[in-house]
Amino acid sequence: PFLQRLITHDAFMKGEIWTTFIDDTPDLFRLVESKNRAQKILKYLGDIVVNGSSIKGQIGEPVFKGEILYPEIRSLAGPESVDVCVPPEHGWRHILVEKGPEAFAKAVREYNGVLIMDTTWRDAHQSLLATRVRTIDLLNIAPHTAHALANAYSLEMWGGATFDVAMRFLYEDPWDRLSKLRALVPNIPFQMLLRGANAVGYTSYPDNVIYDFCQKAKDHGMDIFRIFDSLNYIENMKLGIDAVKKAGGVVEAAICYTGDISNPNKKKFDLEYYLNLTEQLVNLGIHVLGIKDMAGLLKPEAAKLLIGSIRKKWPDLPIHVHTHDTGGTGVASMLASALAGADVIDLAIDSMSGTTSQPSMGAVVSALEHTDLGTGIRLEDVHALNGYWEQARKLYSCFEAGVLSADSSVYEHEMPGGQYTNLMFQASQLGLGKQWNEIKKAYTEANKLCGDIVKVTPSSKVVGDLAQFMVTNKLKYQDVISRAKTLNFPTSVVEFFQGYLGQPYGGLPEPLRSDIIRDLPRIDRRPGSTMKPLNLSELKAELVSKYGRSIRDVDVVSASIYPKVFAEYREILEKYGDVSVIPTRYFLGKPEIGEEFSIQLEEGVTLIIKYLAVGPLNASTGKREVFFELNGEARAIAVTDTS
Ligand code: 3PY
Ligand code: ZN
Repeated sequence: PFLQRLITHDAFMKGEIWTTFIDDTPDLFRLVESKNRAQKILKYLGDIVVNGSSIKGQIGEPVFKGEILYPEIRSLAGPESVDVCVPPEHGWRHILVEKGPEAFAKAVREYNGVLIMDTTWRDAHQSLLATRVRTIDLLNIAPHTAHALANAYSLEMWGGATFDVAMRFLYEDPWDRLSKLRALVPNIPFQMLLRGANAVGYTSYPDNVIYDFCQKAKDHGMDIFRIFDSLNYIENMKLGIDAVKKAGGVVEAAICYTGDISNPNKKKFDLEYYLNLTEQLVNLGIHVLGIKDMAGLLKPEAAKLLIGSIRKKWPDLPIHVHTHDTGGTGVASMLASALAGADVIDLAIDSMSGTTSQPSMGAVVSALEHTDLGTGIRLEDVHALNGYWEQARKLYSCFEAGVLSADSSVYEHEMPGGQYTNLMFQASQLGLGKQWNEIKKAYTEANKLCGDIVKVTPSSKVVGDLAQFMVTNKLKYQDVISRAKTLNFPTSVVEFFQGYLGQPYGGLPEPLRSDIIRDLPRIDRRPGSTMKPLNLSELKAELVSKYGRSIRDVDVVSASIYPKVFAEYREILEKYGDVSVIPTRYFLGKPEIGEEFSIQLEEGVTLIIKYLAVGPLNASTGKREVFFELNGEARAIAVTDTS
């Protein structure tokens, strides 16, 4: 019937050219387009049925196969539920949008209680589930979150690894995630993590790429940028700070916390070091100071000392504290930070909290309820969201790294939360599972070899790569020193010693540096300062000629930061279309025979799909037929069996 409608259509009969035809008959064009999209999605589902999921790092299928139940959020005024489809009127973003970053920062500082940032949409799943939470599962809970967390300082939802993983492993567009969530949550500021001169990547980029990235992020709905450098190298941070300022975002410059200022035996990174860094950042005109404790090393006593000292010296400076709960002191440290004068603390919804993630929101909200430091968040609302995340986490059970408990050895090895889960998972994949303790020990030694550095992406990768290299090659600390001239070190390690990440505090250790880099160039300044600007219009023209006119400016940004990942993502898009609309249960695992489910392509366009059967292997083609029913019509998809 569709073809019949097409060929009998006026425009078609008149033989008008196809482009005018599309413009003049949008309904018909949409129909063609959704047919195409449906066909591609069936291809994806067929592949899953025959060959299983191709998502890297996935073990098994989701254990949760039921229907997700959504929470009801009670109105602030009375016992009835709110209509979550209508976004709430109140929220901190209104102050930001109406009055700008300075006034926003001032209001945050003047707020009587302590505010929270919810990390569930970024760091929590980066630290627990290999960053695999998909846009659809965030969109599904976004309207409820807008109401439940209306008094939050921010929702962290982008940056760190989410940008890369979205394209590389989830086959979805990070910019779509940002703008779709923005539309559903107009009232709470969105926050992202910006790796200074490394943006959302692992290496230094030309300055113009950083400026362009920040501007586009702001334009698409990002509000607060937590800017850090993986070595606390101020020269790298200056660039990010300037780029965010020019874009009109809130500049939250973060110092990365390492060592232990409450331990007199850990001398390198002492209180003076952090106060000195703070002073340099304050002099750059930042809006908010971030304290980024990426490994969870900031014990309560250290938090009291550090935040108390900064608060005393800079009474007007808003302070935002981030931690991980790896060792188990997270809740205590966040309470100590609040008491010492922090304005904002980072927490994750209970079922996405603890261990390598952030401390539990419910625990902290409850502990501060009825005190002068209330969060303005109702415990019942945290519980409502938690009900959703308990189910959602089970959808992603196939990405759990198996971190079952706290591990206070983190105070020795100092691995960041996300890396801890990642290395633990990798260790078991490489058959090094039994040697996990060895990896942790080697990590401690590798850090010393690097000169005892701040460890966070990408510097943490250097230490992790060196540690794995040491375990695989059975090298001890002394072996690395004595054999450095001849060992074939991982590239990340060589580049770090060349100075490609920037200059670590205290310098690069000699003679190890010279032994490792031999006659390779030494970079003793900000790495980006010598890089040629990337010609973005040339890049755009290249992308348009390759992929057509659908290329947007944000695609140019993605390609400028991740050229290879972007190209691979476009290939997948070509093959399967936009798979971000497939519910996670069917994106990661095959349906039961006879199971019916729906996929909403867009507002008002829904596919009802039933999986019927899979046919035998055709020995001559190597294919199997997979049978579906699509909106009541039978469809067969031929899939090459790769097993
Ligand atoms: C990242 O850069 O990905 C981090 O989360 C650092 O903590
Ligand atoms: Zn973190």
